[in-house]
Amino acid sequence: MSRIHNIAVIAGDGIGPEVVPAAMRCLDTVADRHGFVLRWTEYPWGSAYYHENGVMMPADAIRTLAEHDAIFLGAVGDPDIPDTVTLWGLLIPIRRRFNQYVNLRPVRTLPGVPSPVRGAENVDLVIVRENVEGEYSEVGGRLYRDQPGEAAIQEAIFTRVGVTRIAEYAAKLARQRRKRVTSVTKSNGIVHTMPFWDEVVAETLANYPDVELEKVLVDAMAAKLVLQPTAYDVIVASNLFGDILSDLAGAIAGSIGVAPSGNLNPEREYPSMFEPVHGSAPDIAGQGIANPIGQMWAGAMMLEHLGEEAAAREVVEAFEAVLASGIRTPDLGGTATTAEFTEEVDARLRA
Ligand code: GGG
Repeated sequence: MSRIHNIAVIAGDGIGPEVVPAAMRCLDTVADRHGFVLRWTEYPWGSAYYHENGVMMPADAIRTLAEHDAIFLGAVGDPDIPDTVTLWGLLIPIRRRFNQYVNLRPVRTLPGVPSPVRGAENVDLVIVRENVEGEYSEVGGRLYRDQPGEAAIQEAIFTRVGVTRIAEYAAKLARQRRKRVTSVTKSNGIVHTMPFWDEVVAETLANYPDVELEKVLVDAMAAKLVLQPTAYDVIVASNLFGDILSDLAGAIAGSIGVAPSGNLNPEREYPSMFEPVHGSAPDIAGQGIANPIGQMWAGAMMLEHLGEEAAAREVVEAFEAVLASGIRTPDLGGTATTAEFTEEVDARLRA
């Protein structure tokens, strides 16, 4: 009897429907070889659904997704819909309702993918982004609309539980790596939430005396990441800082098109969600040239989460081997289409 993993698929918008099937094909191949089945159920949610129904996903979407072992997401974002609607109508509710409080974003130099930054040849770091609170909050409002005194207020929310558990996750991860956590802060300028973040992170890391903790201001961190990206191991950051730094780190490693992410509910009470870091890229959507690596790598993270570690490793090794052979999509300076690159990865997995 094969092991069966029930996966909800939301290809979403833009290049999502191009890279998601590419990754699914390779994941099915590896599943077959390893004697398990990925039972995909596709949900047509996202911006097209919004244009028809006025919502990004139906009212019972969370209940529907809860019946799966994991969620495989492509991209959300549409030039004709405000980004607040696409994010708060789909991505953020899923992260929150399933308590996916860790957004794990590995960044690593891949074979044959040159960094645009000199000296950044062997980047290997992980960004642990707090994923359900912080600066991404609905608390606030707009005042005195269309009047000269118009104003906007946006509150950030940091809880002791929230900061402790993300710091703990980072410390445990660092123990499996180079035992170093860099905590990103802005406690010189942001006088309530960030000193609280620093305090709780330091208290939590005190329980991990074998893990070195350093604290870096986010502005300095941006510069240090560009100048010396190989110096970092595990970076723990708030929702906003983690989001920004992971795009930067992905670009330093060669292309944001290769960066994966896992929205994890570590306690496994709810399904976790796996997606590339990149968005819907409407500028290249429909051209068949999107880089499927971010989606494939996110798929490998999903397999690892499902306990299929050997299969996960094979997926990563396969796209690394294809890159090493010189085949690349245009974002990496190559000429391969999404389909051609996928064909090569799939052939390696079958060999
Ligand atoms: N791959 C998912 C996606 O489309 N992300 C776009 C985005 O804007 N994400 C913001 C976030 O991760 O908070």
